[in-house]
Amino acid sequence: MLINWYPGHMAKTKRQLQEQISRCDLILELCDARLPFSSRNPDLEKLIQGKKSVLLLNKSDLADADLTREWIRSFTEQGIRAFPCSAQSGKSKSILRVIDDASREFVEKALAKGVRKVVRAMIVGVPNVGKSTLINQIHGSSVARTGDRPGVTKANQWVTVSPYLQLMDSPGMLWPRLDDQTAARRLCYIGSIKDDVVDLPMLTIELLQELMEICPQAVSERFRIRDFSLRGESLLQEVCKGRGFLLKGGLFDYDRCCQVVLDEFRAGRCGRITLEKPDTSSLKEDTHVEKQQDGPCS
Ligand SMILES: Nc1nc2c(ncn2[C@@H]2O[C@H](COP(=O)(O)OP(=O)(O)O)[C@@H](O)[C@H]2O)c(=O)[nH]1
Ligand SMILES: [Mg+2]
Repeated sequence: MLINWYPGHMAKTKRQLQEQISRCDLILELCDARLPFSSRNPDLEKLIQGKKSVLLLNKSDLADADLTREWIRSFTEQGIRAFPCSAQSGKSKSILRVIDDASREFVEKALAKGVRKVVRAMIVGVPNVGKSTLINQIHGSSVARTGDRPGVTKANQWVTVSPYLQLMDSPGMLWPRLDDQTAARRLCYIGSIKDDVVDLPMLTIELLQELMEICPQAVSERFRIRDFSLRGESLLQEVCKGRGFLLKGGLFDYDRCCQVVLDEFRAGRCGRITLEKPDTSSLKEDTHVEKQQDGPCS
């Protein structure tokens, strides 16, 4: 399966991002804590040109906590200010503290000149990573539209959080990790690339295969897979049989099967799973899974 995930407007996208960045004091980069490598913009460091930035590993409630700590350590070692974040958790105070810390230097510089500076922070990240949710969390009400699919935010929007803090919500951009089909596939798993540009049965098979290597127990319980050696289409058929996704005449209901597998993975129903490790950016063996309290099956 080849995913044509980057539409080819690379120069335009970069230019727009650069323009927006130039109007901001601070960049809040959001990546998905389950994919801290594939969901980051490889060009951002160059584009922000020395501007203050903070990396937030969002949806950390869905990621393995030990691996999130490893990622934070690894980013910190590279000189990147990185913090775990769960935009849905209601802990906006800690995020505001991170913003305050990151902007202190230039706020104090301006203050020394008698100016009380308004901090303008831009939230950057791939679609569906939680940018609008984070803004709502910090603002304390639903000022930005959110939704569990890419493309909900249509245009840039400035949100005034306080007289001295403004945040910019943006539609989110996919980054050109050219030829990186693994990254593309993983961005599909987490819903950053629209489902309708991919072959869903193929994507679901790939996800199930990846999960069966990472956390066979949790995944087989969740999707009622009795034979751990199954791969390819047989895996899909096993899930259809186990979960009762059957049509009249005993035909397999692949549409429903794919939607349920993807939805449940995205909602963390198979447990807290991180797909990438700091050094290798790929997790095949020696992986970590934390089950959610409500158990793997419903
Ligand atoms: N579990 C979990 N879900 C989140 C978190 N942040 C956002 N979401 C959900 O992810 C989906 C996409 O969020 P949204 O803010 O619209 O993403 P955006 O496209 O980056 O603006 C929504 O369904 C949110 O409720 C988080 O920290 N944890
Ligand atoms: Mg949005």
